[in-house]
Amino acid sequence: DTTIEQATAAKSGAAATEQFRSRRAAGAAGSDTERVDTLVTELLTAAHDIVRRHKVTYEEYNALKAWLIQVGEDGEWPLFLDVWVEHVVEEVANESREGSKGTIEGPYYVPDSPRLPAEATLPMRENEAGTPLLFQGQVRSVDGTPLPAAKVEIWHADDDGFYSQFAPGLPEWNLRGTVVADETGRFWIHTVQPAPYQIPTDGACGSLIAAAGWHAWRPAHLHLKVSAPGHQLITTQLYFKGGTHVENDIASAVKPELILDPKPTGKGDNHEVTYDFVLDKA
Ligand code: MBD
Ligand code: FE
Repeated sequence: DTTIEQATAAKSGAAATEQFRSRRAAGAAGSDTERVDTLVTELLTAAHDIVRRHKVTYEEYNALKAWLIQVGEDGEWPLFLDVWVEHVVEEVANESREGSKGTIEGPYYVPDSPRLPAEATLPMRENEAGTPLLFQGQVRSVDGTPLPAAKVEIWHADDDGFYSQFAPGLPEWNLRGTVVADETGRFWIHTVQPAPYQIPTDGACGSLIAAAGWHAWRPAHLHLKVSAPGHQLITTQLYFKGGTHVENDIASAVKPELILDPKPTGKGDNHEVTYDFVLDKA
């Protein structure tokens, strides 16, 4: 007698909200009155302009109010913001980087994943579904120097599009790890290719997507945080050439430099791909 717990928007939302709260350094922003005044006034002015330009009705205003309340109840503020706003914050934050491209972090990062050696298999279930993938590469500085013992944190969805710790029934660290590169900055990560990710359709973000006639999909992706002493950490994602929704990511987080093209190794269904990371100096 087995009860399979279903993934729901409210459960993954609650987990993402809790993860965000537990990691956020309190009071970092919000103490500069002038800055808050400028930003919030401009945001409200933009909203007022939209109301006037489109003659927004009370019915629409109340639908917005109800929806905003629901986003909070579903714990979907991290999801909403990371899908529709974070890409511009990332663009601004990293505009002067010379090394590898970054992109958004999204709502499903968990720090302190299991530490693994330079060649490692990510924690996964026996017979984890999906095309086996060897993801290998080297971490270097912008001047070309290899970065020994660089840290490659990786996390990604499984072959059903689910993230451990945000969907029920998965081992705690499934498809998450912190790989420590060798003395030449090289790493070899054995994993499986993730599936495209569908934003939960049963929560507030799902209702917005349905109401606006959008699709709910992100292309399959690997999430990474790569770091080394004396260098800036990069948060990025890598996608798969020709994959569904690479051209129309709901989160607008795909960049041409971030697309992998894994090749068959000739051994069964195994694929492999090489991607090097270049870190800016701190
Ligand atoms: C994801 O997996 C993700 O990476 C982002 C940015 C938003 C929602 C789900
Ligand atoms: Fe993701």
